[in-house]
Amino acid sequence: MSVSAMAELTVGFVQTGSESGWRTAFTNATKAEAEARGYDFKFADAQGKQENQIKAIRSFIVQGVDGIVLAPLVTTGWDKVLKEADRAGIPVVLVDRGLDSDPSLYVTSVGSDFTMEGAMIGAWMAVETEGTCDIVELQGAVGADAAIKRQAGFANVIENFPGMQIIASQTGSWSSTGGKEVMESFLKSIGGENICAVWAHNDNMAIGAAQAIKEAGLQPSEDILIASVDAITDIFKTMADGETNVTLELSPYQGAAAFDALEAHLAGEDVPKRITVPGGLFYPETAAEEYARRK
Ligand code: GYE
Repeated sequence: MSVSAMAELTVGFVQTGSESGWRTAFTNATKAEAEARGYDFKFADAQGKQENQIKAIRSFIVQGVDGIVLAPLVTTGWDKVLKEADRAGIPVVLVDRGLDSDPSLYVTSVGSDFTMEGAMIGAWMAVETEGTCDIVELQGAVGADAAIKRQAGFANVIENFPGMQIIASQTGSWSSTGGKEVMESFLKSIGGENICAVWAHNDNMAIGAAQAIKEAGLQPSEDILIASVDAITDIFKTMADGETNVTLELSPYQGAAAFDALEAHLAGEDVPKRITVPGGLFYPETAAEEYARRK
């Protein structure tokens, strides 16, 4: 079916909330993509609560939308409402994060390879520290696909280096405030001199950790290395200021792939169950240029 024939498509987008800089960029890019396609686009901000996402899905079912795009906050608790959408004949496309339901209940899962993201940061850290580093980890939200898989990917790599271990790990709930508070507690309980590096599951928590390290009288990125994922605009300023070491890009432009999959499904075409979006590692050397380009 051509895109022009899709102009009358009514699509419901169930977003997690606005917990991070990346989330805001992803929301804005997805809304722009829907507008460019002429969709009747309905947006639901779940404000970080799964029950709000489930309510939004049920509301879109009642409204009889042509398709639902869902960024699931957590991986569990979806079977019942996905079966309701299935019975109503309304296709669901997962974007950004995945979930643990029967794949027959959704068209496809669009997103980055979170396990590889964790592994890439682990590899960077192993090279940077020559395989010897006591690491503290700032996890994303508990139960989130991205946090589960980034943690696993990172652990899979560093377990190959006897001199590398995670000495503390706690969720900072994706936010700068959360990252700062958890880092402050690590600095207090472990001592900054005993921490080699921070592995933050996203840039917002990395920025918070850098602030905590500075307030403790230490130089972030030098006394304590900091690595994270997302490549949000603000992390490039922090890197250019010499306060974090690397970030891994997570594309916010996943809406187009999700909408393409929905349109293909509605046109009766086969859609793969998994559509992976790429990412890349950024270093301080290009941070000022990247910041100027994005701000
Ligand atoms: O890294 C974080 C957001 O689901 C991969 O969610 C996404 C993560 C992203 O809150 O900033």
